[in-house]
Amino acid sequence: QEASAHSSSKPKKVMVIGGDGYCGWATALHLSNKGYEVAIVDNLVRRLYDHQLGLDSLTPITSIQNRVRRWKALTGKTIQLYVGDICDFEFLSEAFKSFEPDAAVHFGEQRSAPYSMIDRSRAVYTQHNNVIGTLNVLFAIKEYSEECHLVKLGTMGEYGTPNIDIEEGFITITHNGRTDTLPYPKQASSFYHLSKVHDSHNIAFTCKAWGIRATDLNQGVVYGLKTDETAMHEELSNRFDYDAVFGTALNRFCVQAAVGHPLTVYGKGGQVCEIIHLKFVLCNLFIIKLAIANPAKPGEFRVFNQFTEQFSVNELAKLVTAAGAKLGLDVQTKSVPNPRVEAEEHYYNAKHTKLIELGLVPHLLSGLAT
Ligand code: NAD
Ligand code: USQ
Repeated sequence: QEASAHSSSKPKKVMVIGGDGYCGWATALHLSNKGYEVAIVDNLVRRLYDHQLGLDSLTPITSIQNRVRRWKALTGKTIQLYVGDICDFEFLSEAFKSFEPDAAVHFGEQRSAPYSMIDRSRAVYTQHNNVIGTLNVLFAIKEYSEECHLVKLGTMGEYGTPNIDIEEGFITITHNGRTDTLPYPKQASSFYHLSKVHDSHNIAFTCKAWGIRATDLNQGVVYGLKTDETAMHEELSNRFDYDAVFGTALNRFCVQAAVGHPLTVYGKGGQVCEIIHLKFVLCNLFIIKLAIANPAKPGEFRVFNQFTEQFSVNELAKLVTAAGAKLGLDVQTKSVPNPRVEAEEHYYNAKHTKLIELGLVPHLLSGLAT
């Protein structure tokens, strides 16, 4: 069952940082629909990357102002809007002081691994934007909203591909006869993924040093488009990226299948992705709701691995081929030289039991495709 948005007399206030993006927009609407008071903080830079690189969302998206107006017209619910850069501490401070969030869900980062690897300036931008932005959020919580629970989007890619099972955030190790539970080793494979590692360290440190309450959601690759709320009107439509920089594997494969382009499996295709549907990102807001209604203790740093299934890239291509056949499409797959430096065949077994313990019962892609 979901925790209530109204566990005390007034609705809980949730700041959705990065609320104009793919996960953030769907999340902001879902929380608003469930009775939370929502504010979006976003500098709209994701739209700028598209202009700079000549890319676009497959689905047309209207301005954030129109999106929020349409939501109000349809539901009567207000989503507050703070347009600005979280790397600008003055702006962020004003947003925190004026909205006074009970929880901040932080999606507001440059999230593409390929983008972060284009050149020096994009690598520096990505790490500056992500690390300083998150540091500012931590300082804003410390200065203005000490009780505010931080729910931070991390990534499964922080762990890399070790030849042992991946635990949820921590691993118990016995070394020279002594035992301790320590942060799980991180071996990220892009400047983007590394920025998330740096974020996790800063968050863990501030939990210890200042008593911040935080939950790090190490999320797998997200797929899908519609949610109950974004489907309500074309002006609420979410973005859908299918290009080589921002398009994620399964979303890309679906578009390639639909237009008759061969599925672009990079290299041997044995690389494993953990995936999760956009709806379950929201469903996992039920974790966020628990986190809001029942926040971590001061100083607690919780880590969840947030995904529902894991497949190799080859297996994903097979699933899309089978689903395409059902629609009468003859889907071809092509192995293209891998533009990334990554293991193309490796052991992979990542735990994600904390989600299941919290009651998540996902609809599985494997089930849908059969
Ligand atoms: P997105 O790029 O669609 O959205 C990110 C939003 O953050 C954009 O609207 C952007 O304008 C905003 N933003 C970026 N820097 C900002 C700044 N300095 N100040 C204010 N706003 C800023 O990304 P997404 O796919 O929605 O991903 C959201 C989060 O979830 C990211 O942190 C990402 O790392 C994580 N995540 C995404 C996926 C996925 O497959 N999409 C998977 C795992 C984790
Ligand atoms: N891949 C292909 N063909 C393609 C595109 C990708 O084979 O056309 C392969 C890549 O080589 C990679 C895998 O698919 O091995 C996943 O790539 P991706 O682009 O779908 O996902 P990734 O770069 O890992 O990044 C995405 C999001 C990022 C998030 C991450 C979660 O962009 O924000 O952090 O998924 S995770 O993968 O768990 O780290």
